[in-house]
Amino acid sequence: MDYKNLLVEIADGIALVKINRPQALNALNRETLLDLQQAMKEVEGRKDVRAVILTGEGEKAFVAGADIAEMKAMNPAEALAFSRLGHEALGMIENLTKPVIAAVNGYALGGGLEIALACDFIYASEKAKLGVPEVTLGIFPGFGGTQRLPRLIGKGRAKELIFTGKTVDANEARNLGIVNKVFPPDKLMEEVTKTARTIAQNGPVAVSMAKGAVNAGYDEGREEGEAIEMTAWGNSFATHDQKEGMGAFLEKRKPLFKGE
Ligand code: DAK
Repeated sequence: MDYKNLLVEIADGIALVKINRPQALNALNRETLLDLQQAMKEVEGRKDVRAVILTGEGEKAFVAGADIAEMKAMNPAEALAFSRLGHEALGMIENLTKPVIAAVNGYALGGGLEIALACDFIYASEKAKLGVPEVTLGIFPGFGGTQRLPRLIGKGRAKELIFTGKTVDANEARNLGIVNKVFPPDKLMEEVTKTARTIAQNGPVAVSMAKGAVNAGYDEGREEGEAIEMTAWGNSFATHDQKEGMGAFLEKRKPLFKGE
């Protein structure tokens, strides 16, 4: 499929989705958010995709935020439509039935950090700078940042970042719990791909069920999460992959998961 502002490559069970507006440090405009929605639909429908990597094209930026040039002239109705578009696109990433890893290769600011937070976890380059500087522009994080960031790192630390608009480097972001791992810039994609491959070798239905259960408990509370975990766990015994995984263990061979 052709995209205006995305590069999508699918190989060996992994979809690499690159935001491709390096001239604007990959800032998110309407077109890019629409592309992202389309890409999430595409990878959702592809049975051969077992993990997704989201990153930014170029040396400098993952995503330097929502597109300030496009936003500046918006009226409230347009801003609301833009907000809806952003929430929908990020919701599709968060709720994709396949895991999505953010490879933060440079600036992840404002909507750029928010999109990374919608991914399942974040690896970053030592060069990355992360933050939510929206208040410096007279707005505040509007693509779920006021919700996802405090859930991830705690209310006080999230408020400090949001209220100051301060940017942190990759190591500080790791210490805060925003980023799982930090790598030299030239090793980032290799390491992210390694992790994506490990995930892609596991039972896809099980990984997907686990993602759903973690998300449900995180967002809706423990009782709801446990109910979803129990139901999904029971249902996993209706899959080929459960029989295959356990059979392969007992037969001392590698499992051949089919994702069904
Ligand atoms: N939007 C549009 N263009 C951007 C951009 C952005 N966010 N960030 C950078 N660019 C463009 C620059 O304008 C410049 O374009 P030209 O002048 O070459 O045409 C080009 O990218 C290169 O940038 P710089 O020349 O500034 O590069 P530097 O290395 O000097 O600086 C920087 C890099 C990342 C420190 C700087 O570019 C910067 O501060 N960028 C803005 C970062 C920022 O404030 N990001 C937060 C944006 S606000 C909403 C929900 C959410 C949001 C909005 C609405 N709704 C609910 C409706 C989210 C808002 C945000 O994300």
